[in-house]
Amino acid sequence: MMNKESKRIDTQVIHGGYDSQEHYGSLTPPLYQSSTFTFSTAEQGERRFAGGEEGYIYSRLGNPTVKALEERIALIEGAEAGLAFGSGMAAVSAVLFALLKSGDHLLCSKGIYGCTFGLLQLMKDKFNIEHDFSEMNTEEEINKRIHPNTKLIYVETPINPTMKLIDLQMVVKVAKERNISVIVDNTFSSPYLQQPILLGCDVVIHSATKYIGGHGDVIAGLVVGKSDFISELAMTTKKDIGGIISPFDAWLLLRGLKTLPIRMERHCSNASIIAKLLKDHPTIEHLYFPGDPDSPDYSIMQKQMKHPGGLISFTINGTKEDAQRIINQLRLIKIAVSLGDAETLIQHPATMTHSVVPADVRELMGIHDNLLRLSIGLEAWEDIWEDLNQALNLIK
Ligand code: LCS
Repeated sequence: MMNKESKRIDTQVIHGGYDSQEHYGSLTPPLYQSSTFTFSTAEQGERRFAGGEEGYIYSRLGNPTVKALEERIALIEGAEAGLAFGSGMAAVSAVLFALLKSGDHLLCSKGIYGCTFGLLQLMKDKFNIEHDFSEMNTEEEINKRIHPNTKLIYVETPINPTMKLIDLQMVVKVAKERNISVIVDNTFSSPYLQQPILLGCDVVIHSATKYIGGHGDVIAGLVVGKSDFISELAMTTKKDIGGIISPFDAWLLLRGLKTLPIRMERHCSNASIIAKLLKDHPTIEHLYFPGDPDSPDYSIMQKQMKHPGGLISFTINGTKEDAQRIINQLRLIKIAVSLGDAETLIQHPATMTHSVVPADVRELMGIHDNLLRLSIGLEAWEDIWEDLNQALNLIK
């Protein structure tokens, strides 16, 4: 079947996981906005529940619109199977609860999204699941932090919001020697820039709220990995904890995905131009952008990413209050968390996305009070720069 063939990603985002001939020729996947599915007989219901017959039962267990999205994301990431959730955090928590039990340990990149940090704390406090943070700069450093009960390595790359990169092939090499799973939160890259499964990672998670949706109108999460693991996830934490996506949100993501490659090209080209301009601006203290040739992560970026991405962080020569004055001065650029939307967004991680991380840990992670994070949108770069420049000039 056409949509199962291994087409290029630009084609898979449009056709993958969907055959219009199976749906009355409907060009776009139909929205099955139904909570439940009827059985023709009691015996058919029994067979479906027993797994002896394929078919839908109830939308928490599966839904045809959601299924099309799950098949599409698996094809795009080069994975065997995919599963959709009601938020990125529902996806992260479902994966961690499926793979870890009380007494286990996980090793995490030194820097993660604030709510993932909160979840690790919750798992430690309530379920005795320990974690440590690692720079993951060298094999030796990772090896040093692995315990006999370490079950998985959890990595964000680029890291939210410091934009630090982790060399995924290096992490995979260490993990495989110890029989440890590698989980990657690929949200900042999107599957268009980086495909961790193809580099040997076991599970990939997305906050689909960001680049995959791309239009600021959906909260959702996606997971891909091996078929056995995805089936287990579907029948355990997804079914029984229940953080499912609605069919309509899945439908919006199928629509958003079609333009992912062309949106990413524009996000990335805009970001590269803005990053260069920021670097030379006297208000900027330090630029955090993997596309900067002076970045220590530049070679990792070249090795594992198609482009450096659409996010830029920077510290200013000034205080937290100066950072707040700058963003209050912006007109076109919106003050908002989230990222990957058409609109350019700016936020102050220390008081917003990472405010739940204690101040001393924030400092260790490099989330300083004078750090700002920009999600570069799809507007004309000249207009983005004009707005940014006038605000930065406030405290020159
Ligand atoms: N993983 C990463 C890397 C994230 O940045 C986020 C959300 C999540 C997971 C959770 O996804 P959600 O449940 O929100 O779909 N990051 C946000 C951010 O940086 N600003 O607002 C949300």
